[in-house]
Amino acid sequence: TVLTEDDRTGTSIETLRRAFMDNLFFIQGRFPEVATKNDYYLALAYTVRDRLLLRWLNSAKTYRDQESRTVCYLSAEFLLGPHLGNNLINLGLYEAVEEAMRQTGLNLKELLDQEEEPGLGNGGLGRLAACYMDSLATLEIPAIGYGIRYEYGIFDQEIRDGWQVEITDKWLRYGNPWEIPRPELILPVKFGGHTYSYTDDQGRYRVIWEPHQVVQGVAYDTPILGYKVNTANLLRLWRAEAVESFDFQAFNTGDYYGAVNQKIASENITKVLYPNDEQLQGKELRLMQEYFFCSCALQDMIRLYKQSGKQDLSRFHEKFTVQLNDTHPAISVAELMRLLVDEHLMPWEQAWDITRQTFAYTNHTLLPEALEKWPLDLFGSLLPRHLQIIYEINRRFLDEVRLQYPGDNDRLRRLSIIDESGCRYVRMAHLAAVGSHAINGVAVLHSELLKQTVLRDFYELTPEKFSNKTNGVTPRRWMVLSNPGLTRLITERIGEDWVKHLDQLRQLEPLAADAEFAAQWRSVKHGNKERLAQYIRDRIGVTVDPHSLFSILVKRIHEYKRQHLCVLKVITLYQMLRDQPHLEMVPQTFIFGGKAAPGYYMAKLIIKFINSVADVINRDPVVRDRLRVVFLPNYNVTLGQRVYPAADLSQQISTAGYEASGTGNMKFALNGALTIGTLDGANVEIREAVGAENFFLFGHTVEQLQELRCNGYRPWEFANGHPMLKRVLDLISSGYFSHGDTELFRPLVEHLWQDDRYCLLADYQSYVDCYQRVLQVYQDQAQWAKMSILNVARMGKFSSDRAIREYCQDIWHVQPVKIVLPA
Ligand code: DL6
Repeated sequence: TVLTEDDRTGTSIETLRRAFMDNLFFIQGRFPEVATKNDYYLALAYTVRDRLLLRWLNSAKTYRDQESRTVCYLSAEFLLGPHLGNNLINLGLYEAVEEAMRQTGLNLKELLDQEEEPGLGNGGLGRLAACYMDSLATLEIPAIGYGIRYEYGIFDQEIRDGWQVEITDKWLRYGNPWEIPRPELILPVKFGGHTYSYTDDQGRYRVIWEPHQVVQGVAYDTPILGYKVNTANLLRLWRAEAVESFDFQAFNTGDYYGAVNQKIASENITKVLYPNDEQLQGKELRLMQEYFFCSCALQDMIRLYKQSGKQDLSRFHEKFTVQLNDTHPAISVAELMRLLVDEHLMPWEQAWDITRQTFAYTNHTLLPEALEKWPLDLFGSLLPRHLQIIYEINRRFLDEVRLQYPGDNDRLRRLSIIDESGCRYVRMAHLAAVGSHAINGVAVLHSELLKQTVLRDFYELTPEKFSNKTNGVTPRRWMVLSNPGLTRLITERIGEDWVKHLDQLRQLEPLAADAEFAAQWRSVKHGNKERLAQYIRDRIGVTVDPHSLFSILVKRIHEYKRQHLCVLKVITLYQMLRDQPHLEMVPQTFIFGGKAAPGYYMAKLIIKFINSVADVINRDPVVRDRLRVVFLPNYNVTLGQRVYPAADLSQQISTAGYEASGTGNMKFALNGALTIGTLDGANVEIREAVGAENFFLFGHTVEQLQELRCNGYRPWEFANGHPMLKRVLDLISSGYFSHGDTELFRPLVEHLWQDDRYCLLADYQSYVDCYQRVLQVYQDQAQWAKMSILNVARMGKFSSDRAIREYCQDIWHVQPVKIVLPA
């Protein structure tokens, strides 16, 4: 008998082709002669989505039937990247679909390029959430990601005259085939107004919150499939809209515009992602966003809990464990208390017990300007009931502290959730720390610094809550999808298990000495570099030589990440070539990319600086074939997928103590780039893993910087002490890179001379020296390839699967659940 495959679930090439044509016809309403590329992309996306839904519905049903303990990952950002390619990889259908498209006369790569990436995040923190969702599903852990469905994600960056220009990201313009709207799953969220209290007829003290405004959250669901498993978890994002009945009152009194304005105000809550990654803006709308999605998420969890027939919420923390991705969702602590105490009439002590057992908190930054705090007035006017709850949490908490440290008023002041040192604020990190049973940093160094600085008093109070969970990245998107050449080469030699068990890359170690393998390795890298060179030519019209050393620095633009230190180095090389036009030097291409927060003046000036230097250098015939500088506009996940596989050298040059972890550093090394870096964030652990001899280390350590500062850091002494550095700074000041304008880069240079908060000048010499070593090694291509292979072979630790396993074991105490598809 010939089995006919179901068109919605079958996976043979023939069935995929038929399903695709069917979708083009019946969903897109198109026949091939008139179909656009986007029609084809959508038809394919729906074909793939059907296969996802099969797994997703079975996962949901299994979790429900088995009442599975579930991880809820609360994050204001999920920086997913395009879905189609990743889903094909995880379904194991990439080749089959490629062939089905070929038979239809289409090119899969071109269709993949059609997808607008959902840019619902700024950078590291949002991308980490996406990697963790991938790993949770791959490890078959029941999980829900809760976040915000921003109508406009992170802005698109254009470069005009060297400056960043922000363009709204209309990612939903052509529809989003990956989400399923749930117009019936709506939850009310209150804002403003006042509270009153009374004693009910059973003698219970009760508080009622009369809001000024109610909006409703509508759920949008996206399945997140694991790699070659049947598990598909749920990413549930919330969109705000006006409650239906809302405009009636205003409408009846004839205030039509008032009513419409209220509607617009409600919908504004999820309109746009705040584009700051490490700077708090303190805007009311941002607090509304945070509360909005947390309230929706917690109400939804309670709804799911009750679906199993249980009415009493006393075991809520056994059903759900909730991870707070930084403090953006920290208001959840007060919201769960409110839901349990006010709405479900639970005694305070019991509610507090459940709350603390439910939450765990991850810190992602030590930068003071990024630590969230909200002025009490603003907070109280938006969330009056939550402010009362926070006062009560704080009162009880400080009572406990008093018992442990009698008379230590300084400590009480430092620990308090309310900052009373000047204007009064709610400190969100303190709320998260008090309301969680576990607190972690994202790299060993960062977790240590966390205990010594920002959360020191909390560590002294409850050391048992603290642990480290070094970040990781998913090898599915960051190798299999983005670097098929290297994936194939590795798999040919060691089989395919490494994709799920990244430690197995260690089997590559002996091959580092194998000349034939090394030649293949280099050829894969070269192919990747050729493709990036082609992209650069197409995108910005600059020709770069794929034989040159590709030295890449892509990440958000921030002074602590020190993109401008790299530019100082580039200018140093330029000077050397100008001084000695016949100097033999390894040809080098410096590639930069990254967005600046629109209100961050210095970061925007750094972008202009990079472009201005690039302009001069790329036009100078003296250096032309030896030095090139490129700024790639609109760095995002899609572009990252092109860039990481093509890098020879990964620049991880932040000031020691400032980069919490970094994850780009992991993506580069996993793709065979060598790292030049400081002892910061996860660089420390990468260096440990790959071996000090396979890592280019430079710069002051955290302790050395501390000492430098203690003794009074005088950057001008470094500048005056190094003739080349001084020449470089003077050249910039002279207007050489700004058409003679001596004012343009003055803020940048003056800041370095006088203050240099991030110690660029202190690290300059060490960076330049280290770079010389890089160039020396690069001249020995066999040696470079060997180091590259060893780097990859030893990157096993940096899989997000390892990180998620650690969270599961140490914090979440949750077990995998196998999903079996019906026969
Ligand atoms: O943990 C993910 C990522 C780290 O790798 C980066 O080092 C860190 O800078 C980043 N932090 C943020 C800060 N946002 N807030 N708050 O994005 O987190």
